[in-house]
Amino acid sequence: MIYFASDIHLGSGDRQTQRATEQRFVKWLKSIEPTAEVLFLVGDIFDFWFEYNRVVPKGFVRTLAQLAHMTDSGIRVVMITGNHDMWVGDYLTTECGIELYTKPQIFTLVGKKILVSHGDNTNIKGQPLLKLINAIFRSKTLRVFFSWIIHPDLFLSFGQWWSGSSRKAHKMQTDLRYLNPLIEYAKGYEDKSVEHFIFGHIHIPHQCEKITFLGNWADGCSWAELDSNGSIELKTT
Ligand SMILES: [Mn+2]
Repeated sequence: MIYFASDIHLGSGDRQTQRATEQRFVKWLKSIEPTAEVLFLVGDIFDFWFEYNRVVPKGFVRTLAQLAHMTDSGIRVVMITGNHDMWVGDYLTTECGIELYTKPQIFTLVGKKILVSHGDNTNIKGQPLLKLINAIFRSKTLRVFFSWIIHPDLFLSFGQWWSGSSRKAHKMQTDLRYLNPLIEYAKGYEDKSVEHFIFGHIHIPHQCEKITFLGNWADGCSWAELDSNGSIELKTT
């Protein structure tokens, strides 16, 4: 079985909420372990992640240990970064064995061509300002530059504050109209051989025709399963 989950936002909320979310996520990871061949983490797994050359954010040890345990036992874990955790370095790969991508990727899974993308940053064509901001945010050079001049505690407190306010601005969307830009993006996608699209980002679990939106982990669990027949099922608890 191939599993997909996104938008866990580990580290968001007060300490109690943070711990409860992580417990729920790790419990789920353990529950899929016996059947998982591949696990896709489709972005915003961490509410804020900024990695220095030799320093990573505190916390998340249960999650990281469980993911390392899974890759050690031969499960392929793939992470596509989201808008909250795009500043990853090599730590998750070297320490936890995670295969990391910072851009949407097309995978052929059980003979099916599937585009997996967090879902941010898809409609920037013809929007120079957004394109520029995006380039700055995703620049590896700038990340390394900032990591040399800004103390980790300062950067992390700023980042956690920024993540909190950005998430609040987008929180608790239930209106399905928020899905439309990504539905349009999928419809207009140039490579017509793509058979299915999997997105996170919108925080609304939903499935329509060729698209699966993974939802979020604010209260319960939300994920998708791709079985050996190529059918994709969305599950929430
Ligand atoms: Mn998110």
